[in-house]
Amino acid sequence: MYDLTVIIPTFKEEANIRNIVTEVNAVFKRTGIKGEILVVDDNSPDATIAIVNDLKLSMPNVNLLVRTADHGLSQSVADGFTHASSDTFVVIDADFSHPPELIQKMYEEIQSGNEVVIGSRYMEGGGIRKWPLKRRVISLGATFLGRLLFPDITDPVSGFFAIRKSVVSGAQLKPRGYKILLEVLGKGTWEKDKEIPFEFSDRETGASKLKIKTIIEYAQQIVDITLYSFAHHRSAAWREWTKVFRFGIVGISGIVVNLGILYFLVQYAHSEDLLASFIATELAILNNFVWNDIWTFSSSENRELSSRWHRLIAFNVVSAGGVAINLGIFYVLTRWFGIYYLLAQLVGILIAFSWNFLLNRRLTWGRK
Ligand SMILES: Nc1nc2c(ncn2[C@@H]2O[C@H](COP(=O)(O)OP(=O)(O)OP(=O)(O)O)[C@@H](O)[C@H]2O)c(=O)[nH]1
Ligand SMILES: [Mg+2]
Repeated sequence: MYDLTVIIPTFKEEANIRNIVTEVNAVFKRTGIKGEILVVDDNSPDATIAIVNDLKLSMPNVNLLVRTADHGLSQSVADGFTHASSDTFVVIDADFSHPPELIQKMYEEIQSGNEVVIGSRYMEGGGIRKWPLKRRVISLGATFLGRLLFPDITDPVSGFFAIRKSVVSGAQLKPRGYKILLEVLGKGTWEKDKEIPFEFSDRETGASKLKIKTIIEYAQQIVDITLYSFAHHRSAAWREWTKVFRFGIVGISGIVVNLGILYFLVQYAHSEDLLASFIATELAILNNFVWNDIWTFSSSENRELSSRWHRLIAFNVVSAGGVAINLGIFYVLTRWFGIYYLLAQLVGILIAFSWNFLLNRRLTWGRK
């Protein structure tokens, strides 16, 4: 009976809750969206619950879920998913960090076929106001880790997002900490996503509650999602691993091409060995490019946006960097640390592989 459920997790929000509910309802009224507001409160000791109960008297689309079994933002949002009475959910903070006007745009993006819509602070047009340096650095670190799993998403830990119910209805979420979106992306079922930029503005008062424990929990969550993806091949994180494996197989084919051509040039064409090595390497890079372009990254959205020549040049530049990294590591490990040369080369290969994959994933075949 509702088109949309706006989930507002709250803990001690007596100063904001009346305004945010009123503003969200104003958005519904202006846009004609038949929306529900679901406040999920962790049994706040202040007046939050009383205020919501008061609002309910004049706003029949407002519902309140008071949780007592445990305490936590992610758990509250997940409970909101199961108690919502529509098939589309928007999650928004109570403290006006997220602009309620964007709810309409998020809803429209869901209507037009996206399963996940994310309000992004880190894409062009987005931003963060009034954050101290320490918090920015920590947030960037968290975002970087999250982007290892979801390289096309600029803000995989945003607290402002919309999803279809189908994304999470079969997912075994293990919500904890603050990063519910990462859990949804990692364990939910979805293919099409969209990000829209917004400017995050911090609450006027109050200090950051970030503790060391939060960082450890976050690292555990990344590991947990990674392990989950190995067992659940429909998850988005598994899609990413598939690319890593394919990239690796292509890389091995490149070694075969490289050695084969080198052998041919030295044995039969009597080339000088350095020149032969250079030609063999370049042809191997070409080989790798073709297979990665038509196989590893066949579903890349960037394919429609950039020409094949652009991708080839980007791939070549990144690969040259990879070769340099490999040589540099080999030199440092053997000459400075006296490490056995085969082991040094193996370390170099692994690091160069990571470099090649991550940069090409982002620059050559990433979303524009
Ligand atoms: N249900 C529930 N809601 C919470 C909990 N912690 C925070 N919230 C709500 O989640 C939203 C975001 O929390 P904030 O405390 O603003 O978190 P933040 O933006 O990272 O930190 P601030 O700098 O304090 O704004 C707000 O609407 C809070 O009321 C919790 O443990 N349970
Ligand atoms: Mg906040």
